[in-house]
Amino acid sequence: KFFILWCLNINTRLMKKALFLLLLPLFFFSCNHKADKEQEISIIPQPVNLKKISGSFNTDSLNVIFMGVDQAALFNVAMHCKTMFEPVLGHKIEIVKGTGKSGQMVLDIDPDLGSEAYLLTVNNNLISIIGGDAAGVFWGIQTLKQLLPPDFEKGIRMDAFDIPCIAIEDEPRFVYRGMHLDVCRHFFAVEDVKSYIDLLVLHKFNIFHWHLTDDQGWRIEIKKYPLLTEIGAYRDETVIGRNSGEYDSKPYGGYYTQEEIKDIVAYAEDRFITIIPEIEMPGHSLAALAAYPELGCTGGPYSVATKWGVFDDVFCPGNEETFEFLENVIDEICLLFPNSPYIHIGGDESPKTRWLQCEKCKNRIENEGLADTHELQSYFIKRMADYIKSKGKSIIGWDEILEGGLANNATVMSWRGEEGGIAAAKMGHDVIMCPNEVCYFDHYQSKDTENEPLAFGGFTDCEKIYSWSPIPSDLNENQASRILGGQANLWTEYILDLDHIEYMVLPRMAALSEVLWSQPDKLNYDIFVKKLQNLTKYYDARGYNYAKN
Ligand code: TNX
Repeated sequence: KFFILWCLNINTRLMKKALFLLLLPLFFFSCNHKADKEQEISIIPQPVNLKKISGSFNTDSLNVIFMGVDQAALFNVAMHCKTMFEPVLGHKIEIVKGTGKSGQMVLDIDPDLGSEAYLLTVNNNLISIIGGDAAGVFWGIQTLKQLLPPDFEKGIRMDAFDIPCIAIEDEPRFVYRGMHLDVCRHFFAVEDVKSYIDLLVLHKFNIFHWHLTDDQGWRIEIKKYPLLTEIGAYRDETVIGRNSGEYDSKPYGGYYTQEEIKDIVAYAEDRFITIIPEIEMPGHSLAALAAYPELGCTGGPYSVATKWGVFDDVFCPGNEETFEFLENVIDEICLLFPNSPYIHIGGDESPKTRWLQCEKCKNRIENEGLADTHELQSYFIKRMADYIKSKGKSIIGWDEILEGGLANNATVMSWRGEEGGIAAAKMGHDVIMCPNEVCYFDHYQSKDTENEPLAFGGFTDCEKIYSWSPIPSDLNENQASRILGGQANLWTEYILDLDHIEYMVLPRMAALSEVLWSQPDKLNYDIFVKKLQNLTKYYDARGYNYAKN
């Protein structure tokens, strides 16, 4: 105080200047210190409420995880926790029933919190995670991981460390937070798919949309139709680049056996991620037609596509056998994905060229009293939707399923912009938003495309994703409630391996995770970018190949 008064009494300009220079570093020191403190807690996606408390919890004493309730799903989560801590702390951790004890960790469930919600509290002597359900506890653990040193991610022995005391209340904004992966244009091994699922976990996505069939390959074993994989899973060669006209002369293919599918489904389920399988119809079906040519309008012969695009040969809806085939396929799919409430049946980019020429299709149009081939498309989708409904599930389709009238319980995935989604929501249908401008992660993320790996085109960077709102402004509250959430799609025409997958989705999925999980009033791009500096340390520790631009 005296010092300041003395300063104020100094008259000469020189003295004032000298004093200013003297005090400047002090000022900066205090600002930086404050910034450091704010940055200390960096969590993506941003929680609903986060309160830093003084002090820390030391992991030295952590050797028991208490479970507040005896529940198989919670035990699962406790096991995840045990297996993540044990190798790093270098001692055994027991899982026991109980409400917690000093120096330990407790996991519990309080259904009043709601699905996927959690409270995470770290104080000097206890880590507590209470979830609305086991999924909530699991997401709480993902948050906890971001409070641990990044090296923890390496899963190797570390000295005991401090976890900052904190109180977090959190729940997702949207129930549907999806990531899609096309395994048809290029095939990814079981371990790669599991690694992709790990990326979803880290960013609190809960849906994996698995695009399993397309023109360039049928990738799932169907016992009743072995040719689907014997023939349909392989192509003779692949076009180079963007349909350059030149081919690589290398046979390419692969598929997942039903055992492998079950293994991946269990892996995802264990991590509270639902897999929605996509079986494309009526278009993008050349691989299936190559195996069973009688299901196409011309009868073939067909071959598995070797280039990208949209093909005229699609399933023939004039032929009863087509529906018998697809229903049998769906029967096996339902058994393989028992927990998915949805089957995605594609519906996109299905040219009407063959149908217009096909006698059987013309008969179908006449006998069913349909106006044209657009209504024939809708007949196709509605018939499959009814069948899938009889199996206790409902369909999702790309926004083309609006064509000629929407099936009763269809959920629309809006990809050609937001218009399809807006129309569907106004008609009272559920909607998942993935407009290609924002949600197509096969697009470039830098304008310097020369120095980027070949991509589909476009330009979608984190900032664009971050400023996107999944709820279009022209929907009223009731219509807006139909938007279940959003999804990023990863089409793999130009993506050949896991390394490249990581590059295309990281860190864009971090930006999308905040859009889908966090409350809109908590979104701040500048803060997000700062937090990203921290998250990339975790990416580094896991050895991820992420985009640095
Ligand atoms: C459109 S999105 C497609 C895919 C392509 C993708 C390339 C959609 C329903 N169909 O078949 O791979 O564009 O970005």
